[in-house]
Amino acid sequence: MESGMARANMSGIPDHQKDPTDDPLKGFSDSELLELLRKMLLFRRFEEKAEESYAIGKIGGFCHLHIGQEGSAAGSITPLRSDDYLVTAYREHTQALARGVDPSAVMAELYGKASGSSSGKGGSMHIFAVDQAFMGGHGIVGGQVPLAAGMGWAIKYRGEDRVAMCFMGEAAVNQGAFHEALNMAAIWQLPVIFVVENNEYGMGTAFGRVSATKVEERSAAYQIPASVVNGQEVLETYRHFERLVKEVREGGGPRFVEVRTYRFRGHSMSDPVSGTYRSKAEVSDQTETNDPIKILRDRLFAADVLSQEALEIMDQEVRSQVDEAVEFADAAPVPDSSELYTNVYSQINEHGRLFFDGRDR
Ligand SMILES: Cc1ncc(C[n+]2csc(CCOP(=O)(O)OP(=O)(O)O)c2C)c(N)n1
Repeated sequence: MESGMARANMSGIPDHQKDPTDDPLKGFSDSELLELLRKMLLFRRFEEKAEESYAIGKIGGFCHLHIGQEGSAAGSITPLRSDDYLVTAYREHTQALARGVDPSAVMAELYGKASGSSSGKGGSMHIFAVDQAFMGGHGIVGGQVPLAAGMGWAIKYRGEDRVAMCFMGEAAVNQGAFHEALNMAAIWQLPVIFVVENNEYGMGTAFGRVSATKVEERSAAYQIPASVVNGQEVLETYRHFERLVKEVREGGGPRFVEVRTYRFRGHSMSDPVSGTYRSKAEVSDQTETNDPIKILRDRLFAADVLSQEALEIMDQEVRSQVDEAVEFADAAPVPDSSELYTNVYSQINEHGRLFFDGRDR
Protein backbone atom coordinates (compact mmCIF):
# COMPACT_ATOMS: atom_id res chain seq x y z
CA MET A 1 0.00 0.00 0.00
CA GLU A 2 1.15 3.50 -0.67
CA SER A 3 2.05 5.92 2.05
CA GLY A 4 -0.30 8.46 3.57
CA MET A 5 -1.25 11.92 2.40
CA ALA A 6 -2.95 15.00 3.72
CA ARG A 7 -6.35 15.39 2.13
CA ALA A 8 -8.35 18.46 1.23
CA ASN A 9 -12.16 18.41 1.20
CA MET A 10 -12.70 16.81 -2.21
CA SER A 11 -16.25 15.68 -1.67
CA GLY A 12 -17.73 18.94 -2.93
CA ILE A 13 -19.92 19.00 0.17
CA PRO A 14 -19.96 22.43 1.79
CA ASP A 15 -18.39 22.20 5.25
CA HIS A 16 -21.55 23.55 6.88
CA GLN A 17 -23.46 20.45 5.70
CA LYS A 18 -21.01 18.02 7.24
CA ASP A 19 -21.56 16.25 10.50
CA PRO A 20 -20.11 18.53 13.16
CA THR A 21 -17.42 16.27 14.60
CA ASP A 22 -14.01 17.72 15.35
CA ASP A 23 -12.23 14.41 15.54
CA PRO A 24 -13.56 11.81 13.07
CA LEU A 25 -12.38 8.99 15.37
CA LYS A 26 -14.27 10.36 18.34
CA GLY A 27 -16.73 7.90 19.91
CA PHE A 28 -15.38 4.85 18.04
CA SER A 29 -13.56 2.13 19.95
CA ASP A 30 -10.31 0.82 18.44
CA SER A 31 -12.00 -2.47 17.59
CA GLU A 32 -14.87 -0.70 15.78
CA LEU A 33 -12.36 1.31 13.74
CA LEU A 34 -10.32 -1.75 12.84
CA GLU A 35 -13.47 -3.67 11.95
CA LEU A 36 -14.52 -0.97 9.48
CA LEU A 37 -11.07 -1.09 7.90
CA ARG A 38 -11.16 -4.89 7.74
CA LYS A 39 -14.57 -4.81 6.05
CA MET A 40 -13.39 -2.37 3.38
CA LEU A 41 -10.25 -4.42 2.78
CA LEU A 42 -12.36 -7.54 2.38
CA PHE A 43 -14.57 -5.74 -0.15
CA ARG A 44 -11.54 -4.53 -2.11
CA ARG A 45 -9.75 -7.88 -2.17
CA PHE A 46 -12.98 -9.69 -3.04
CA GLU A 47 -13.60 -7.41 -6.01
CA GLU A 48 -9.99 -7.64 -7.19
CA LYS A 49 -10.31 -11.42 -7.16
CA ALA A 50 -13.62 -11.23 -9.05
CA GLU A 51 -11.86 -9.05 -11.62
CA GLU A 52 -9.09 -11.63 -11.97
CA SER A 53 -11.54 -14.54 -12.20
CA TYR A 54 -13.55 -12.71 -14.85
CA ALA A 55 -10.40 -12.08 -16.90
CA ILE A 56 -9.59 -15.81 -16.99
CA GLY A 57 -13.13 -16.79 -17.93
CA LYS A 58 -14.25 -18.24 -14.60
CA ILE A 59 -17.03 -15.65 -14.33
CA GLY A 60 -19.33 -14.98 -17.27
CA GLY A 61 -22.02 -12.44 -18.10
CA PHE A 62 -22.04 -8.99 -16.60
CA CYS A 63 -19.85 -8.03 -13.65
CA HIS A 64 -19.89 -4.56 -12.08
CA LEU A 65 -17.23 -3.89 -9.47
CA HIS A 66 -17.61 -1.62 -6.44
CA ILE A 67 -13.92 -0.75 -6.18
CA GLY A 68 -13.57 2.81 -4.84
CA GLN A 69 -17.04 2.71 -3.24
CA GLU A 70 -16.21 0.53 -0.21
CA GLY A 71 -16.72 3.36 2.30
CA SER A 72 -20.29 3.69 1.12
CA ALA A 73 -21.11 0.00 1.70
CA ALA A 74 -19.34 -0.28 5.06
CA GLY A 75 -20.51 3.07 6.41
CA SER A 76 -24.17 2.73 5.50
CA ILE A 77 -24.87 -0.96 6.09
CA THR A 78 -22.94 -1.51 9.34
CA PRO A 79 -25.40 0.61 11.41
CA LEU A 80 -28.36 -1.53 10.25
CA ARG A 81 -29.84 -4.34 12.30
CA SER A 82 -29.52 -7.79 10.73
CA ASP A 83 -33.29 -8.03 10.14
CA ASP A 84 -33.54 -4.67 8.35
CA TYR A 85 -34.29 -5.08 4.64
CA LEU A 86 -31.65 -4.28 2.07
CA VAL A 87 -32.42 -4.00 -1.63
CA THR A 88 -30.08 -2.73 -4.29
CA ALA A 89 -28.98 -2.59 -7.92
CA TYR A 90 -26.44 -4.72 -9.77
CA ARG A 91 -23.20 -3.29 -8.30
CA GLU A 92 -23.90 -5.23 -5.16
CA HIS A 93 -21.24 -7.82 -4.33
CA THR A 94 -19.80 -5.80 -1.47
CA GLN A 95 -23.22 -4.78 -0.17
CA ALA A 96 -24.03 -8.48 0.20
CA LEU A 97 -20.73 -8.99 2.05
CA ALA A 98 -21.49 -5.98 4.26
CA ARG A 99 -24.81 -7.59 5.15
CA GLY A 100 -22.88 -10.68 6.23
CA VAL A 101 -23.56 -12.98 3.31
CA ASP A 102 -20.79 -15.59 3.22
CA PRO A 103 -18.05 -14.53 0.74
CA SER A 104 -17.90 -18.13 -0.53
CA ALA A 105 -21.63 -18.07 -1.39
CA VAL A 106 -21.22 -14.72 -3.16
CA MET A 107 -18.16 -15.89 -5.12
CA ALA A 108 -19.89 -19.16 -6.05
CA GLU A 109 -22.82 -17.10 -7.34
CA LEU A 110 -20.48 -15.10 -9.54
CA TYR A 111 -19.10 -18.43 -10.82
CA GLY A 112 -22.67 -19.58 -11.61
CA LYS A 113 -22.37 -22.54 -9.24
CA ALA A 114 -25.15 -24.42 -7.42
CA SER A 115 -23.68 -23.45 -4.01
CA GLY A 116 -24.04 -19.76 -4.85
CA SER A 117 -26.35 -17.49 -2.88
CA SER A 118 -28.97 -17.65 -5.70
CA SER A 119 -28.13 -21.29 -6.52
CA GLY A 120 -26.01 -20.10 -9.43
CA LYS A 121 -28.99 -18.77 -11.37
CA GLY A 122 -28.60 -15.09 -10.63
CA GLY A 123 -24.93 -14.35 -11.18
CA SER A 124 -23.25 -11.06 -10.42
CA MET A 125 -26.33 -8.86 -10.78
CA HIS A 126 -28.81 -10.98 -8.80
CA ILE A 127 -27.31 -11.90 -5.46
CA PHE A 128 -30.08 -12.70 -2.99
CA ALA A 129 -30.02 -13.91 0.62
CA VAL A 130 -33.64 -13.66 1.68
CA ASP A 131 -33.01 -15.31 5.07
CA GLN A 132 -30.63 -12.41 5.77
CA ALA A 133 -33.16 -9.87 4.44
CA PHE A 134 -30.88 -9.17 1.47
CA MET A 135 -33.54 -8.75 -1.21
CA GLY A 136 -31.25 -8.59 -4.24
CA GLY A 137 -29.43 -7.50 -6.74
CA HIS A 138 -31.61 -5.93 -9.55
CA GLY A 139 -30.51 -5.24 -13.12
CA ILE A 140 -33.21 -2.84 -14.24
CA VAL A 141 -32.09 0.66 -13.33
CA GLY A 142 -34.46 1.94 -10.63
CA GLY A 143 -36.45 -1.33 -10.59
CA GLN A 144 -35.65 -1.96 -6.92
CA VAL A 145 -36.98 1.41 -5.72
CA PRO A 146 -40.71 0.50 -5.75
CA LEU A 147 -39.80 -2.85 -4.17
CA ALA A 148 -38.26 -0.93 -1.26
CA ALA A 149 -41.50 1.03 -0.87
CA GLY A 150 -43.30 -2.33 -0.73
CA MET A 151 -40.94 -3.54 1.99
CA GLY A 152 -41.52 -0.34 3.92
CA TRP A 153 -45.26 -0.79 3.58
CA ALA A 154 -45.04 -4.40 4.80
CA ILE A 155 -43.03 -3.29 7.84
CA LYS A 156 -45.63 -0.68 8.67
CA TYR A 157 -48.59 -3.02 8.07
CA ARG A 158 -47.10 -5.62 10.42
CA GLY A 159 -46.27 -3.01 13.04
CA GLU A 160 -42.56 -3.92 13.06
CA ASP A 161 -39.67 -1.61 13.92
CA ARG A 162 -37.54 -2.65 10.98
CA VAL A 163 -36.07 -0.32 8.37
CA ALA A 164 -35.77 -0.87 4.60
CA MET A 165 -32.65 0.49 2.94
CA CYS A 166 -32.63 0.91 -0.82
CA PHE A 167 -29.46 1.58 -2.82
CA MET A 168 -29.38 2.94 -6.34
CA GLY A 169 -26.94 4.70 -8.63
CA GLU A 170 -27.50 8.36 -9.46
CA ALA A 171 -28.81 7.48 -12.95
CA ALA A 172 -31.84 5.85 -11.30
CA VAL A 173 -33.23 9.20 -10.16
CA ASN A 174 -34.32 9.92 -13.75
CA GLN A 175 -36.54 6.84 -13.80
CA GLY A 176 -40.30 7.16 -13.39
CA ALA A 177 -40.34 4.27 -10.91
CA PHE A 178 -38.11 6.31 -8.60
CA HIS A 179 -40.64 9.16 -8.45
CA GLU A 180 -43.65 6.88 -7.99
CA ALA A 181 -41.94 5.08 -5.13
CA LEU A 182 -40.81 8.25 -3.35
CA ASN A 183 -44.28 9.70 -3.63
CA MET A 184 -45.84 6.60 -2.05
CA ALA A 185 -43.17 6.44 0.63
CA ALA A 186 -43.95 10.05 1.55
CA ILE A 187 -47.75 9.68 1.53
CA TRP A 188 -47.61 6.63 3.78
CA GLN A 189 -44.55 7.78 5.75
CA LEU A 190 -42.81 4.47 5.14
CA PRO A 191 -39.66 3.46 7.04
CA VAL A 192 -37.39 3.51 3.98
CA ILE A 193 -33.97 5.07 3.52
CA PHE A 194 -33.36 5.77 -0.16
CA VAL A 195 -29.63 5.87 -0.78
CA VAL A 196 -28.20 7.26 -4.00
CA GLU A 197 -24.60 6.21 -4.47
CA ASN A 198 -23.42 9.01 -6.69
CA ASN A 199 -20.26 7.77 -8.39
CA GLU A 200 -20.61 10.57 -10.97
CA TYR A 201 -21.22 8.44 -14.08
CA GLY A 202 -24.12 6.33 -15.36
CA MET A 203 -22.14 4.11 -17.73
CA GLY A 204 -20.34 6.81 -19.78
CA THR A 205 -22.65 9.72 -18.95
CA ALA A 206 -21.78 12.35 -16.36
CA PHE A 207 -24.82 13.06 -14.21
CA GLY A 208 -24.68 16.80 -14.84
CA ARG A 209 -25.31 16.23 -18.55
CA VAL A 210 -28.63 14.47 -18.00
CA SER A 211 -30.12 16.11 -14.95
CA ALA A 212 -31.72 19.51 -14.54
CA THR A 213 -31.17 19.34 -10.77
CA LYS A 214 -28.66 18.05 -8.27
CA VAL A 215 -29.20 14.56 -6.82
CA GLU A 216 -29.82 15.98 -3.36
CA GLU A 217 -32.74 18.04 -4.71
CA ARG A 218 -34.60 15.04 -6.09
CA SER A 219 -36.67 14.23 -3.00
CA ALA A 220 -37.81 17.82 -2.40
CA ALA A 221 -40.98 17.42 -4.47
CA TYR A 222 -42.09 14.69 -2.05
CA GLN A 223 -40.94 16.53 1.08
CA ILE A 224 -38.66 13.68 2.06
CA PRO A 225 -35.76 15.06 4.12
CA ALA A 226 -32.51 14.88 2.13
CA SER A 227 -28.88 14.84 3.17
CA VAL A 228 -25.47 14.45 1.59
CA VAL A 229 -22.49 12.55 2.92
CA ASN A 230 -18.96 11.92 1.69
CA GLY A 231 -18.83 8.18 1.08
CA GLN A 232 -15.04 8.19 0.89
CA GLU A 233 -14.97 9.02 4.60
CA VAL A 234 -16.31 5.83 6.11
CA LEU A 235 -16.48 7.18 9.67
CA GLU A 236 -18.53 10.18 8.62
CA THR A 237 -20.77 7.90 6.56
CA TYR A 238 -21.24 5.52 9.49
CA ARG A 239 -22.24 8.30 11.90
CA HIS A 240 -24.58 9.81 9.33
CA PHE A 241 -26.41 6.54 8.73
CA GLU A 242 -26.44 5.61 12.39
CA ARG A 243 -28.47 8.76 13.03
CA LEU A 244 -30.79 8.25 10.04
CA VAL A 245 -31.49 4.60 10.87
CA LYS A 246 -32.46 5.62 14.41
CA GLU A 247 -34.77 8.39 13.16
CA VAL A 248 -36.50 6.12 10.66
CA ARG A 249 -36.79 3.22 13.12
CA GLU A 250 -38.44 5.55 15.61
CA GLY A 251 -41.16 6.44 13.09
CA GLY A 252 -39.63 9.53 11.48
CA GLY A 253 -40.73 8.54 7.97
CA PRO A 254 -38.58 8.11 4.86
CA ARG A 255 -35.18 9.67 4.29
CA PHE A 256 -33.16 10.39 1.15
CA VAL A 257 -29.36 10.38 1.16
CA GLU A 258 -26.83 11.16 -1.51
CA VAL A 259 -23.56 9.37 -0.85
CA ARG A 260 -20.80 11.06 -2.86
CA THR A 261 -18.33 8.50 -4.10
CA TYR A 262 -16.28 7.53 -7.14
CA ARG A 263 -15.96 4.40 -9.27
CA PHE A 264 -12.29 3.46 -9.77
CA ARG A 265 -12.99 0.86 -12.47
CA GLY A 266 -14.98 0.89 -15.71
CA HIS A 267 -18.78 0.66 -15.61
CA SER A 268 -18.53 -3.12 -15.91
CA MET A 269 -15.79 -5.63 -16.60
CA SER A 270 -16.33 -5.19 -20.33
CA ASP A 271 -15.62 -1.43 -20.20
CA PRO A 272 -12.29 0.35 -20.02
CA VAL A 273 -11.37 2.16 -16.82
CA SER A 274 -11.61 5.66 -18.26
CA GLY A 275 -12.98 5.46 -21.82
CA THR A 276 -13.80 8.68 -23.64
CA TYR A 277 -16.03 10.09 -20.91
CA ARG A 278 -13.34 10.71 -18.30
CA SER A 279 -9.60 11.18 -18.43
CA LYS A 280 -6.95 8.83 -17.12
CA ALA A 281 -5.66 11.74 -15.04
CA GLU A 282 -9.04 12.13 -13.32
CA VAL A 283 -9.15 8.44 -12.42
CA SER A 284 -5.57 8.34 -11.17
CA ASP A 285 -6.09 11.50 -9.14
CA GLN A 286 -9.17 10.01 -7.47
CA THR A 287 -7.39 6.71 -6.88
CA GLU A 288 -4.45 8.48 -5.27
CA THR A 289 -6.24 11.02 -3.14
CA ASN A 290 -9.81 9.84 -2.61
CA ASP A 291 -9.51 6.16 -1.74
CA PRO A 292 -11.72 5.34 1.27
CA ILE A 293 -9.35 2.61 2.45
CA LYS A 294 -6.25 4.80 2.35
CA ILE A 295 -8.12 7.63 4.05
CA LEU A 296 -9.13 5.48 7.03
CA ARG A 297 -5.76 3.71 7.12
CA ASP A 298 -3.94 7.02 7.40
CA ARG A 299 -6.24 8.24 10.14
CA LEU A 300 -5.59 5.05 12.09
CA PHE A 301 -1.82 5.30 11.53
CA ALA A 302 -1.86 8.91 12.73
CA ALA A 303 -3.85 8.00 15.86
CA ASP A 304 -1.59 5.00 16.60
CA VAL A 305 -4.56 2.65 16.35
CA LEU A 306 -2.86 0.74 13.52
CA SER A 307 0.74 -0.14 12.66
CA GLN A 308 2.09 -1.10 9.26
CA GLU A 309 2.70 -4.59 10.57
CA ALA A 310 -0.86 -4.99 11.89
CA LEU A 311 -2.20 -3.75 8.56
CA GLU A 312 -0.17 -6.34 6.66
CA ILE A 313 -1.45 -9.11 8.92
CA MET A 314 -5.04 -7.93 8.47
CA ASP A 315 -4.57 -7.76 4.71
CA GLN A 316 -3.14 -11.27 4.65
CA GLU A 317 -6.07 -12.63 6.66
CA VAL A 318 -8.54 -11.01 4.30
CA ARG A 319 -6.69 -12.33 1.24
CA SER A 320 -6.83 -15.85 2.69
CA GLN A 321 -10.58 -15.48 3.26
CA VAL A 322 -11.03 -14.47 -0.38
CA ASP A 323 -8.77 -17.31 -1.60
CA GLU A 324 -10.95 -19.75 0.33
CA ALA A 325 -14.04 -18.26 -1.36
CA VAL A 326 -12.42 -18.81 -4.77
CA GLU A 327 -11.45 -22.40 -3.92
CA PHE A 328 -15.01 -23.04 -2.75
CA ALA A 329 -16.48 -21.54 -5.92
CA ASP A 330 -14.09 -23.48 -8.15
CA ALA A 331 -14.90 -26.80 -6.50
CA ALA A 332 -18.69 -26.25 -6.31
CA PRO A 333 -20.92 -28.11 -8.80
CA VAL A 334 -22.78 -26.38 -11.62
CA PRO A 335 -26.58 -26.41 -11.19
CA ASP A 336 -28.28 -29.60 -12.34
CA SER A 337 -30.05 -29.24 -15.70
CA SER A 338 -33.38 -30.00 -13.96
CA GLU A 339 -32.94 -26.65 -12.19
CA LEU A 340 -33.78 -24.96 -15.48
CA TYR A 341 -37.42 -25.59 -14.63
CA THR A 342 -37.49 -24.40 -11.02
CA ASN A 343 -37.83 -20.87 -9.63
CA VAL A 344 -39.61 -19.71 -12.78
CA TYR A 345 -43.21 -18.62 -13.04
CA SER A 346 -44.10 -21.27 -15.59
CA GLN A 347 -43.17 -24.89 -15.03
CA ILE A 348 -43.35 -28.01 -17.18
CA ASN A 349 -45.66 -30.74 -15.87
CA GLU A 350 -45.22 -34.49 -16.23
CA HIS A 351 -46.93 -34.39 -19.66
CA GLY A 352 -44.33 -31.91 -20.91
CA ARG A 353 -46.89 -29.09 -20.92
CA LEU A 354 -46.43 -25.65 -19.44
CA PHE A 355 -48.49 -24.95 -16.38
CA PHE A 356 -48.82 -22.00 -14.10
CA ASP A 357 -50.32 -21.99 -10.61
CA GLY A 358 -51.22 -25.64 -11.07
CA ARG A 359 -53.26 -24.97 -14.23
CA ASP A 360 -52.38 -26.08 -17.75
CA ARG A 361 -51.75 -23.33 -20.25
C1 LIG B 1 -34.31 0.69 -17.23
C2 LIG B 1 -32.89 0.50 -17.68
N1 LIG B 1 -32.40 1.32 -18.62
C3 LIG B 1 -31.12 1.18 -19.06
C4 LIG B 1 -30.33 0.17 -18.54
C5 LIG B 1 -28.89 0.04 -19.02
N2 LIG B 1 -27.97 0.46 -17.96
C6 LIG B 1 -27.37 -0.44 -17.20
S1 LIG B 1 -26.42 0.27 -16.05
C7 LIG B 1 -26.82 1.82 -16.53
C8 LIG B 1 -26.23 3.02 -15.83
C9 LIG B 1 -26.71 3.17 -14.45
O1 LIG B 1 -25.91 4.06 -13.73
P1 LIG B 1 -26.15 4.34 -12.20
O2 LIG B 1 -27.58 4.12 -11.86
O3 LIG B 1 -25.59 5.67 -11.89
O4 LIG B 1 -25.35 3.20 -11.44
P2 LIG B 1 -23.81 2.84 -11.48
O5 LIG B 1 -23.63 1.89 -12.64
O6 LIG B 1 -23.05 4.09 -11.64
O7 LIG B 1 -23.54 2.15 -10.19
C10 LIG B 1 -27.68 1.77 -17.60
C11 LIG B 1 -28.22 2.95 -18.29
C12 LIG B 1 -30.90 -0.67 -17.57
N3 LIG B 1 -30.20 -1.66 -17.03
N4 LIG B 1 -32.16 -0.48 -17.15
